[in-house]
Amino acid sequence: MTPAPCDLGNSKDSLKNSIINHLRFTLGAYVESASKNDWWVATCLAIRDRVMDHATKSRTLHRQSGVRRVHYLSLEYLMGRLLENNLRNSGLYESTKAALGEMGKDLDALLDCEPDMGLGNGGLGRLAACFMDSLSTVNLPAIGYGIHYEFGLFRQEFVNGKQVEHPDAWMRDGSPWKIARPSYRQTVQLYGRVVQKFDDCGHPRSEWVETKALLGLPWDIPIVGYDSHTVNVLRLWQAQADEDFNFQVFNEGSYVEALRDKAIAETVSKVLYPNDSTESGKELRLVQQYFFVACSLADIVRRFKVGYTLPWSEFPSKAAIQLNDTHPAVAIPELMRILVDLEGLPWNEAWKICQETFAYTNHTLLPEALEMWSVSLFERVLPRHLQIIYQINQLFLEGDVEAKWPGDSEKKRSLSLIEERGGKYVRMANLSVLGSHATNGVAALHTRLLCERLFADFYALYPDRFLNLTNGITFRRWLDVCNPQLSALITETIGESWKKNADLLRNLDPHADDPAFRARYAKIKRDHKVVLAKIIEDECGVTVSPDALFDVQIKRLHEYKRQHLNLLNIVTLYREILDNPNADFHPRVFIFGAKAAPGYFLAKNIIHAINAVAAKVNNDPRVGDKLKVVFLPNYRVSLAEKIIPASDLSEQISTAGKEASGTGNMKLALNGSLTIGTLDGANVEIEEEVGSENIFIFGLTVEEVTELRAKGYNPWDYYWANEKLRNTIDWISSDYFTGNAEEFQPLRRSLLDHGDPYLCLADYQSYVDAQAKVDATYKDQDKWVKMAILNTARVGKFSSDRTILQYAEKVWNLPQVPIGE
Ligand code: 26Q
Repeated sequence: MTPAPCDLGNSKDSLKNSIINHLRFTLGAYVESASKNDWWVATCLAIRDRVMDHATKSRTLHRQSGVRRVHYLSLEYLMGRLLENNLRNSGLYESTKAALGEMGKDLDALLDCEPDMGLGNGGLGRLAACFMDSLSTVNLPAIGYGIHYEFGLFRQEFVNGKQVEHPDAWMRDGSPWKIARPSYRQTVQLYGRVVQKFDDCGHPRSEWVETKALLGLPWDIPIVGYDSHTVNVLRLWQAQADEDFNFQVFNEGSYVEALRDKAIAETVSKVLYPNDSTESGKELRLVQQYFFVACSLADIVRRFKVGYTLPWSEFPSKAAIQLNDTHPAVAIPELMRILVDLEGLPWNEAWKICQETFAYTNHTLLPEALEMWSVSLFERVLPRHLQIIYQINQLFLEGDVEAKWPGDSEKKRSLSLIEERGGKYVRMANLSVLGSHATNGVAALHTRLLCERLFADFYALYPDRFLNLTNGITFRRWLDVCNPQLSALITETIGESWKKNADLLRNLDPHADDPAFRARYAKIKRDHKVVLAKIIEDECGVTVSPDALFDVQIKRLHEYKRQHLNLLNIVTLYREILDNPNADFHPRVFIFGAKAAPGYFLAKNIIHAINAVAAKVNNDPRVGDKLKVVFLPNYRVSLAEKIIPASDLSEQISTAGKEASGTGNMKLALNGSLTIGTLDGANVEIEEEVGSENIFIFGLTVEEVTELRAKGYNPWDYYWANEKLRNTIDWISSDYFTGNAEEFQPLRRSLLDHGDPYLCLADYQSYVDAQAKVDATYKDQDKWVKMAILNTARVGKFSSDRTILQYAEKVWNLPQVPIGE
């Protein structure tokens, strides 16, 4: 007899039943005495039940129809919280709220129980999360692969204004969203050596022997799209010891010693590296990369083999693999190893399959952030992969490079997969371009610079491989979830189709001239500022007025992002207020959120300097309400969701040519925060969309930066020529702010003695002038609100749905596969 199907309906009563059942039978709790956390878990599980049904259907349909799938390989997924997003995307928010309400529970209070899933550093990890949302929303068959880190990005605290890091145990109590898939466990080899063997036909075959084994256990997290039945999964690998770990020792009775090996194996997925530029040559990082790549490729190959009995040449027609930066680039030699060593394919056939399968996204132009591995380390951990890389390199240099530039050793040096100067290194970026059919930049300017500078020789050789795919963000999380009030106003005004077709936001354009609409838009902004003011009070103990201009810089702390340029302006203003107390200056709150890599000394010095200036300014009675400076600790996705809707001004002030794209710039503009920014990354395209009258652009352009450096940049010239600037720098580096004049010497030295590598002094006056223009504009509230509305209306281009559909069309050649009810 088939059992009666359980009630997975979407009505309030069905949801109520599910939640109660999970409380009682999954959690063993009494409805009367269950904790808030129990209610949160039971609610997640009730939603998960409904989602899983669609996940299974999606998987079955994708398998049966035999369509090509994309496999997104990323070391990072910065997912944030999942419950509210899943509720809003699946249309269950209202009914769940009502169901809980009838049981005396407030859904919005429960949402705060959820720890952030912070498995990423910043932009690149959050982009992966936005892409997963869009892939499900636009019905593309996709799987995200990554690492199941036990500890995500560290929790940040300030002690005496200095950053202190704590582990982020997001998983300590488990997570209701993830499901273990032990039947898809994989085994991975590492270390060992390579021997030449011959097969039955006398053909040489390399064998990788005497290796150490590691197991990978997959955890699946369902990804719910908006108004779509496609539920793709994010599959994260957890490292485990091989089952018969160190059996010998075990048998001799050294039970505890044997368990040490188990602990070592498990360190592989223990913690996310907290750098967003290269951590130089750490073995564990390479092991992490290979571990998750080998598990993922084995999983993809398993699916190819069970699904069909196709020749290997058909592999690319079933599987596209996207490399999120070079971090998973070891997938290229790994697929070669599988095809050549394990499956016995001829080299050239295998290489063609590789190139057709892989595509690579570059996220940086910073030379120090380009991944390189020392050949000796690589050889020890992955000896066979190094041989394969050497062979790829030799065929390439003697083939295509020699054909195009005969006898040109300079070209060979620049294109080689191996850097030979100052020790031998594997260049992962060159490997990625060569082993794939497409390399894309993440904004128009960034792509141009990739072609003209970083990959100029590759571009000359293979111009058709390069393309631009400007980043995007999911408008569901970054408007519908984080700003439901504005989302509702928009829907009331232009209908709700904008949630799937962001270009329709342009229909808001004429409403900028409607005073009634403006008043409602402005009220929503002010209400968010009241909420943020409360958070600032609780977190920083600083009282701020919601009528002040909220000026926001939220992003990783990096010299190239120039939080210290922002600080120079703040200190300049502080002085002006003291010198000229009656000046007509609109009150302003400078709000920062940023984590510094734990080993990045100067970034930490900048955090300390901002906190020290904040402490002085906020407590100076001469300043009063005119100026407040707050650094919110532990910046993360869930905090961004509270800051962004409350922001008036968005700081996007990187040195031109340094920020590949930026995505925070898009989130803030969407929520009606005007940009003050340089012509860098996607700011250029934001200006094109919103119009130059609705953005504050300042500073040197990429071309001017190049010119200035060519003629020789000397920050002292600017220091001596500009008295305000000189006073500002001298004041920061005096004992005024901390009582110790030594404290901010590192910052001062970087700006002056070390040549100001990011040109803060060169852009200082232009920035200060642009800030004065912001102040003047804000005083005309009608004008400001109009500009804000036009930002919301005109940034539809930056929906990640558009980005993902472009990838599907131009890179992956994927069909959209709608899933029925
Ligand atoms: C590499 C090697 C070893 C350890 C860490 C790393 C590492 C980790 C993370 C290197 C880089 C990252 C992250 C980079 C990143 O977030 N880049 C940002 O990507 C965004 C999405 O494309 C862009 O919008 C930003 O401009 C870019 O800075």
